[in-house]
Amino acid sequence: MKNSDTCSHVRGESRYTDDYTLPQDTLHCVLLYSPVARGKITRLDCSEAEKVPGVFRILKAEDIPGENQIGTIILDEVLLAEKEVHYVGQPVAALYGETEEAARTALQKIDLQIEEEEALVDPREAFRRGEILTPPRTFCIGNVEEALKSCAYVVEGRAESGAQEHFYLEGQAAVSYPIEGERLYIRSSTQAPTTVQKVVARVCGLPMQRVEVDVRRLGGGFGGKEDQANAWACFAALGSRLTGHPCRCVLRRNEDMKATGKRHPYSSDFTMGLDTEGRILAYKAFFYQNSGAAADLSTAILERTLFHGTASYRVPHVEMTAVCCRTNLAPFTAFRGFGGPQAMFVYESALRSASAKTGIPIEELQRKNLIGTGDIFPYGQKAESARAKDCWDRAFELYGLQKRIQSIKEEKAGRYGRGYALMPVCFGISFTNISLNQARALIHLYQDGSVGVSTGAVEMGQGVNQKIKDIVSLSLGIPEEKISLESSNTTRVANSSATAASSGSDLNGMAARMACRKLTGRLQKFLAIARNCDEEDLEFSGGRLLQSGKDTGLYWDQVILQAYQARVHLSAEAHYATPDLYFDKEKEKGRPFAYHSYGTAYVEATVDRLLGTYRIDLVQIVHDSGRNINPLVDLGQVEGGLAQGTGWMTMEEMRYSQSGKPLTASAGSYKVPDMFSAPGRIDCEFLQDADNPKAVLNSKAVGEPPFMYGIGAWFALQMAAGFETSEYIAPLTPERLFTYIHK
Ligand code: MTE
Ligand code: LUZ
Ligand code: MOS
Repeated sequence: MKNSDTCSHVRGESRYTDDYTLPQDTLHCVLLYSPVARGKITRLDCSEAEKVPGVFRILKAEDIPGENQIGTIILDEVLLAEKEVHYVGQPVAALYGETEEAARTALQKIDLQIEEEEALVDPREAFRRGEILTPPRTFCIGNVEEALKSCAYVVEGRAESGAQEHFYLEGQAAVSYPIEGERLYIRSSTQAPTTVQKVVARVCGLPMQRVEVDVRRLGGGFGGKEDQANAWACFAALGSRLTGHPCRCVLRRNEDMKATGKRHPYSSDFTMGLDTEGRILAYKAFFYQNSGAAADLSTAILERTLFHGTASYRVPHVEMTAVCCRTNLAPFTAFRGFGGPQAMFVYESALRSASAKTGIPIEELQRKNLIGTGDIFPYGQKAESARAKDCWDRAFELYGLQKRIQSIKEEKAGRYGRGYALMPVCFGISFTNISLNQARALIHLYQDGSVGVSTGAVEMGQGVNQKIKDIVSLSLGIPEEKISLESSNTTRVANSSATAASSGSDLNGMAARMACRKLTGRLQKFLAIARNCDEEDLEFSGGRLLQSGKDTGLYWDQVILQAYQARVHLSAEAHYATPDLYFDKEKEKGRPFAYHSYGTAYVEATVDRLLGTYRIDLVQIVHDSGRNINPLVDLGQVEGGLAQGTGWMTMEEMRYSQSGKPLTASAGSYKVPDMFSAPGRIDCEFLQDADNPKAVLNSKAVGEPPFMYGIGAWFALQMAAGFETSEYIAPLTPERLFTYIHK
């Protein structure tokens, strides 16, 4: 039940990428980053730097043996700048030193001159100038213009949400070792070992089979290492490839915050139309995504913004357009929710404007319009066993919300005001890029009965290894002590998808279960012959063999040894691909998700109406995680997601200057949630009797959905502060709240 990783974390025994003793001849890589957001390189002179003792090699774009290209969806991102720079923090040269100190000393001696040009930081301005990555996409259902004409109420407004730093505790890191036969072994802090393998192979000019990537665990990824671990692994790999030495590339916190992408800022316009009873008839939105200087995962993220444009609600007439706008900021990237949270914030904002205009209490408006089974999402998928209302109603009943809401409404605000918000979540599970919805597992039963499990899943604190261990333990009928999860390694499990889209345990867990079935099938067959009985009568439970439900006195270990001696095949590999997914990009319709995860959070807050400071007092959640594989792990995901989402909405503010300089790229200037800002109390119940036949052991993915509960914090604070607006700007920092109050 307990996450076994937790024990090794607490004892300080967990090892991360940079925690291994390095060979003496290891080189240390540091990068020269562009200090300006946009310009032409007029001079890059390394002659003085090369003279620094201990500097081994300095790498420029033209020295790259393969392609100078690290783009994944769109090939638009160079590893090292060639003639131009496009954002502050863009790598311009890589320095390899015998010590990190030597390399850093040399860094100061490089003569880099850039003719600075005007930088773009605002996505709307970028759009006006035609700086877009791909043509805008539009999701449509019904006829929005016609419907708006017939609406009793129409509200319009704007919503903006900011960048968010991942703040994984372990920064970006990679270590590369040259091995015999022009091969590389790379330890990388990546969510996507195969992507690192592919991109390293491309820049090194090697076939993928010569690049082995190994990942034991990450100290957090949160999407920040889905595509953005690639560059640092490339720098380490290139060092090894060109010098024959092991090579380490590990970013400092301030470098990491400056040079790596964050959650995409969005600026959006909305129009919502309702009838006299508060039924939402029409919704129109335009999303300007600030994509940064290169595509990275932006187009996929934009797609998920459209998929979640109507949040947890039913709307018959919809027209939503979204566009990726190219600016001169570090390429923005995946972050828990992947464009979904940005869209949901816009929709919830529109609902607040609608409540103010119609006078219908917000929670009535929300409840009335929640999506139900049989309703159609704007992308054509039908909601099957929708549990939005189940979670909502259960939360009201369980936590006595009607009463709490009533008492807050009756309170008279003095200096302190109180407010509440309900935040329903409906999140589609599956990679929207359908080909990524596949996974493999490789299981070995060793002669002593111990079990080694390899999958493509990457452990990043979310407990996927524990969940897979739980699945294997249940499937083989043996105690979990016998099972160990191996590192994620491209030579054992190839072509893995990133551990992302909350589907790590869905996909890899299912593959592991299928591999277990193969193994138990072979054992049953072997034992049935030996014991002269039916295969179906035999099963393992608690590590003992049962026949027709009765203990045979035989232990798993004994059986495995006998099976080995009888030459039974004790290794199994299995492949799982999520069935029934399709999407037509011409029509923008299909069935992109295997299912949806649901939930409702109730958030209460207190605001000091003089100072603008505040507290989140209470959060009460009912969350649908299907039949939990591991309730403790899932609870950790709900609490962690909530905290991270609340941080995004309230205190984490990434600022940039007009010329594109990040102003808060340090732990001292960027505020992340801590124990003191955490809600005074968090309750969470998992929805009962909520089996999900679409995922392994009737579970549901839980990694990202709870992040969006944090959106409730914005609106609880709005109510507590007592202001109305048609411009919803996040994060709602105390400073911003102060200006809203005293406007
Ligand atoms: N939880 C922890 N502790 N650390 C993380 O890096 N990443 C989140 C979520 N929960 C993350 C986390 C994100 S963005 C995703 S997509 C999922 O975990 C990925 O893991 P899963 O697919 O196994 O749920
Ligand atoms: N990554 C991805 C994701 O490549 N595709 C997705 O649909 C997705 N969704 C959520 C998080 N990461
Ligand atoms: Mo999560 S944003 O899918 O890594």
